[in-house]
Amino acid sequence: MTSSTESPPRRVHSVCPHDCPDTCSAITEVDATGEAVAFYADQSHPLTQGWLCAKVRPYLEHVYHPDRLLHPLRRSGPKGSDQWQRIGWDEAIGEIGDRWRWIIRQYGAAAILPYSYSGTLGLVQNLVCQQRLWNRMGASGLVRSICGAAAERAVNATLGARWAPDPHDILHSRLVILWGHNPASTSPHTMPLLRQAQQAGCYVVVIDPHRTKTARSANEHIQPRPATDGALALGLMHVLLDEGLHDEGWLRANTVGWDDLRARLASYPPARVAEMTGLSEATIVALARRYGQTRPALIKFADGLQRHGNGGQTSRALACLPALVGQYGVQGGGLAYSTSGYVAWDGEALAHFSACPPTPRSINMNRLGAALTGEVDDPPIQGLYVFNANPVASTPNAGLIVHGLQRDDLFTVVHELFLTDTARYADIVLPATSQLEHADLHKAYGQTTLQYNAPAIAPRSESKSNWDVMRLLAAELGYQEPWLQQDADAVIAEVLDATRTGGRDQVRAVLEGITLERLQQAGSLPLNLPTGFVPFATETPGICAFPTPSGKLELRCDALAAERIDPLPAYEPPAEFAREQPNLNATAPVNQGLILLSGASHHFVSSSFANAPGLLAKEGPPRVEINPHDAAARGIGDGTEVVVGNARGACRLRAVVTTNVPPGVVVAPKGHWPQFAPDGHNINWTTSDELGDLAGQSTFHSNLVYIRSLR
Ligand SMILES: Nc1nc2c(c(=O)[nH]1)N[C@H]1C(S)=C(S)[C@@H](COP(=O)(O)OP(=O)(O)OC[C@H]3O[C@@H](n4cnc5c(=O)[nH]c(N)nc54)[C@H](O)[C@@H]3O)O[C@H]1N2
Ligand SMILES: Nc1nc2c(c(=O)[nH]1)N[C@H]1C(S)=C(S)[C@@H](COP(=O)(O)OP(=O)(O)OC[C@H]3O[C@@H](n4cnc5c(=O)[nH]c(N)nc54)[C@H](O)[C@@H]3O)O[C@H]1N2
Ligand code: SF4
Ligand SMILES: [Mo]
Repeated sequence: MTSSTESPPRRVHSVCPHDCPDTCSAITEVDATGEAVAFYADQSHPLTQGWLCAKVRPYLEHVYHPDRLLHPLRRSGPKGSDQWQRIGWDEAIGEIGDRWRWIIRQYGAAAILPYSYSGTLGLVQNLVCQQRLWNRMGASGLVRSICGAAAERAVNATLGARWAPDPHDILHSRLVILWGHNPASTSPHTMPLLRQAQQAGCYVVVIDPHRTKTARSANEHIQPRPATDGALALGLMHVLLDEGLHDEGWLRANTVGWDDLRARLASYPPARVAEMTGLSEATIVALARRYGQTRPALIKFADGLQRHGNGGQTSRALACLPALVGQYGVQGGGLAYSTSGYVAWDGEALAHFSACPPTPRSINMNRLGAALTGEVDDPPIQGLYVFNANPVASTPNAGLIVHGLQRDDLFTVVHELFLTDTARYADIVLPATSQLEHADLHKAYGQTTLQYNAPAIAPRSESKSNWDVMRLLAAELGYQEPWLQQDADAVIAEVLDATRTGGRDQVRAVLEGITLERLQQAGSLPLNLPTGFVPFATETPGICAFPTPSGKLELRCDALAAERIDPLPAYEPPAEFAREQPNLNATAPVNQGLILLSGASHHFVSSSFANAPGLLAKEGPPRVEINPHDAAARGIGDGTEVVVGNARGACRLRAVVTTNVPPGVVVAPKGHWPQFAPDGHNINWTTSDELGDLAGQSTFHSNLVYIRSLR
């Protein structure tokens, strides 16, 4: 018999919880002392394909990072001064309860705002924790529209559901258009499939003003001016119609509003679209012909493209485009945006709305700074509870957020793994568990498996999961409901069972036979989609079924019209670019604003991992990429320290002079921690908190900046 210390490590199924469409499947090995000793990809998962990305491969360094928060802390100096006193959990929960009871008495529960987003995407530690406690309390709601709200709404309005082909369907595509999407960084498991398709003759086009890693590997890279993609899509439709490359029969059979859209297309001839987008007429016509003549053709986009003032209408145009050529219902064709609609969790089981008071009001998360500094009153926000989020690093107009967080009358609690820039402004900091320390269930937004994450190790020191803290807070506030006290597995079983037995036929079918017990056993289970399943296809060739109000694809969407939104896809420049002309070409004056795009950095997920020494070293110092022409005009050389700013704020970055960005456009990836920068700022000191044209969308990329050399 071997002694316990020599026994082989225990293997536990883990799931990558981070905001990434791939939702990788992993194995954690735990030794006899209870320490995680290895973390690697699950070989059996169809999309993970036996490898994890550069960010998550060193996950154990994240879990055992020396800076992990291990005890509750109370502020002992002025806000933001980084002076703390260690306290116990009882004291922390008691103090939060006392302060909240006082706020509720004085102002009502609406004065308390939970703020959270995507630190983890789990059902329990994210979705349920966004809802139950706060609904019971009657706290303010949060409009969670920082990421892809406009595209989600646009795709739902057009197609009726966020259904997308399985990533492996790319192997059937003859043409793939990656539109404002950078999977080499943001959905890495797409890349081997794309390579394989390319080797079999598939032609890959990337449409992105920035020459990204993904663009460099494409067959063709098209660089429109930022935020003109809606015009480009309508221009492509114009050419398809003009040259008879559209599928009139399919449009008549499967859509509403074709006559209206056709009339609109008259305003988007290639000559005009060329002027709007900065592309040549020949490029536009050639792309339209290629799209009209190649089957199957897939358009794939994610959320980066729509973080503009006009992102909603851009997404509408993209969702309509495959209809022009009858590409929905075709394997390897159509639109790949998100698979998240295959499972729509039972709302009542998730949130227990019916047992709760109505939500008194909802505050848009992109306006956090404004909301804390006067935009929201009656009652003003007096209590802020942040979890799964780092708004000072990741939310627009961050300077204003810091201003708000410094209010003496604001009581801020931050539940975190690390002392982030946001946590630094807290009154109470609570230590959170990592994914290896708690249970959760994960559906993906870029593939079609459901996965159980088993707790692999005990919570480190005194850290607690989001849900466990909510249970303590509920008990402190005297809420007796059993749905505020179940453990995580019971929550999963409740929501899963309610979703499988209730809801729409489609959802019932995809979850048939999938129970918590089976998930715990298997780790990962595919949704029950029939072999060869293609979204929206029916038994009859050329006929698709869309779960919209009309049952058809809605080129004209009357539900949008009812909200006074243009029911047809349209192009308008974002407000920021309409107020002030961007610096669009090489001869524009230097004081005219450059358009700053701040998409994903390769080695972080938003600001997560941007405190990992290894990843930070690979990513390099915070940078801004600038075209040689714009750099020369400003006396900026490669490596020059520069200030990037506008009326909202500024930050210091290092210039990288490169033709990867066209004149007039600069790129500074998101995610760096302000506290590591010499000026204590990051790029979100410059980004706009103005809302986009649909669903309260963030508009990070509709951002005009000046750039000055610091030397
Ligand atoms: N490595 C890494 N992976 C991530 C993340 C990360 O931070 N790092 N973040 C995760 C999250 S939260 C999300 S939402 C997804 C986002 O996934 P993606 O949408 O793929 O990523 P982004 O970098 O935000 O945006 C994609 C591209 O849009 C381009 N773009 C910006 N404006 C325009 C425009 O007007 N027109 C066109 N055609 N292109 C434009 C940018 O140059 C950028 O290259 O990625 C997820 N995965
Ligand atoms: N400039 C610019 N900014 C952007 C974007 C952009 O394109 N440009 N993109 C935006 C997008 S798409 C998104 S989705 C947002 C993301 O914004 P956020 O959701 O704020 O994401 P992060 O900045 O990664 O912060 C997540 C935090 O959650 C913590 N965390 C992780 N797991 C847990 C847990 O189990 N419990 C608790 N309590 N905390 C946990 C992590 O330590 C981390 O600090 O960023 C946005 N910011
Ligand atoms: S971040 Fe994405 S690619 Fe990396 S391990 Fe997680 S799910 Fe996989
Ligand atoms: Mo996101």
